[in-house]
Parts: sequence; structure tokens; C-alpha cells
Amino acid sequence: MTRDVVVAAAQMGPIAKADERGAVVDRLLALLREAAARGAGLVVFPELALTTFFPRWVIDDPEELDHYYESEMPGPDTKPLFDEALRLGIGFQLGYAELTSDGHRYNAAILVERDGRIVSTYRKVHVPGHEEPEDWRPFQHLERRYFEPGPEFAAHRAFGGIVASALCNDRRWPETYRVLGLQGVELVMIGYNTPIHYAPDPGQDHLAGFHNNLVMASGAYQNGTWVVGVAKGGEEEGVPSLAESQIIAPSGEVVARALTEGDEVIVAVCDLDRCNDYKTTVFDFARYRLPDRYHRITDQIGAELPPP
Ligand code: CDV
Repeated sequence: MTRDVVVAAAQMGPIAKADERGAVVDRLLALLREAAARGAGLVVFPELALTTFFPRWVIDDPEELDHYYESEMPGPDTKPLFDEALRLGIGFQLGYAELTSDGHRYNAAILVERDGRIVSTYRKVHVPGHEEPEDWRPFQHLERRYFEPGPEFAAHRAFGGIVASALCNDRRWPETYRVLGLQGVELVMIGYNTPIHYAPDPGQDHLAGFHNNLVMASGAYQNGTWVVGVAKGGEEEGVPSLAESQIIAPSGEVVARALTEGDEVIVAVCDLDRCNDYKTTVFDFARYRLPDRYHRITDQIGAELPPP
């Protein structure tokens, strides 16, 4: 038996600071149409797919800052994307900056079913970077100034299986996949913006691609789930960012991978039943997990070293 979902990763190249929302949505529409033409039932767009990655700047003017956020979804600029997806019968995940009606700001991703139903709005849990400007950096990473952490990792029944969203830095944390794995997740969709230069330790720069695959492939394998990682890559406002979007099977193998750093659609047939190869054997959680041995995972945050 198979439970096939044809999934497209719609990688994007850079979005300039000056680019209008309408022009960006036109690019999303082109990617959406290509994904649909290639048989996809679900297309995953990157993190913050409507704007440039604005946390690289200190923005003190509230009006200028608010310009980067969506206060409704769909809003006037994004409605054409929702309409076209419904017409084509294709679902999608879209990353964007969310400003809620009660003033909260999240790095968010909305997931929309093929019939136009909103499945979920995920709010990024692991918010990286810093709160205050750090002048020694060649560019800022002020996500912690502009976003608060979201409340949870939740899996949902949609697209004929159990699916979930995560965003960028979440993919580096085993907790992300395990909390979703404990909800039986079969497909984790992750948009990202990853500058290749990591200012706190530039020695990691040449490993950006290796680490990207390492964390998503291990998350897939250790939880018996498909993982789709989708970049906004290329050089955006002078900052080279990792592309290398990929679709990873529950075995940890990459089944599709982007070849460029620009707008590009990759597609894979994801049989959700393949998840059971791992979920019912080596990673049969109900049989083999020993959570009473793992209490430190939720009882403490930082490391507590053994006594000297
Ligand atoms: N957008 C991100 O979350 N970026 C982080 C960087 C700052 C390390 C990432 O994990 O790719």
C-alpha cells in the first residue's frame, strides 16, 4: 500500500529590501503554478517568504518595522496566492512575519489545505540571534528583537497524513522532531533563511551545507518522518545565504535537492507509509523509549556538569 503525497519545495532566491509585496507574490505564483504543473498537491515556501530577511537591520521606526509584518492572512497582497492555490487544488505552507490583533509578533508559517481550509498557523519556537544591536557583526541577526517564541510544536491531520510545520533554527534542535515524532508526524515542513557566515564562530561557515543536511536527515530518520527543507538562498542585500533545499525520506536519504541558489521547484513523491518502516521497528517509541531516563530533557535548560 502507498499513501503518496506529491510535495514540492519552492526555493526562492533573494528578496531585495525595495521589492514590493506584489512582485514577490508574483514570484510565489510562478512557483506555485510550476509545482502544480509537475503534479504537486502541496508546495512548501521558505521562512519570511514575503520580504527580505529584515532582522539583519536595526529598525527603530515603528512604521518601517510594521511594513514587514502581515496583520491578516490572507491580506490584500497575499489573497491572489490563496485564490490561485484553491483554483489549482494545491495546498501550501508560507512563511511570513505575523503581527497579531493584540500586538504580538511572531515568525510564522501558515499551512493551507487543497480545499483552501487553513490547517494551522505555526509560530517559530526557537528564535535565534540577539535582542540588542551588536556592532562587531558584519550584519545583525535581530530575530529576538522582532519576534517572540511561539507556544508549541503541533502536528495536524492534513494531506492524507500527519503533518507539521517548523522554521529555520528549529531544524537544528532534536527536540523539534521528537516532540512532533511523539505525535506521529509523517511530514515536517521547514522554511529557512541561513546566512552562510555565522558571526559568533566563522569556523562553522564552510560547514553550513553539511549541518543543514545533518540535522534534517537525522531528524527524519530518528523519528521516521519525511522532512522538507526550503531555503531563501543566494546573496540577499549583500549577505550570502544557504540554498540547498531538499526533500528527505524517513530513511534519512535525500530524494530531491535544489541545484541553484535562485527560484527553483523540486518535487518528490512522498509515500507516508514509508514512515512505518522506522516507526514500527528501530524507532518503535512505545516499545523502546524510556522517558523516565530522559527527565533532564524537560527538567533543565542549560547543561549541569558532574561534580568536580
Ligand atoms: N533564520 C534562522 O533561524 N537562522 C539561523 C541562523 C541564525 C543560525 C539558522 O539556524 O539557520
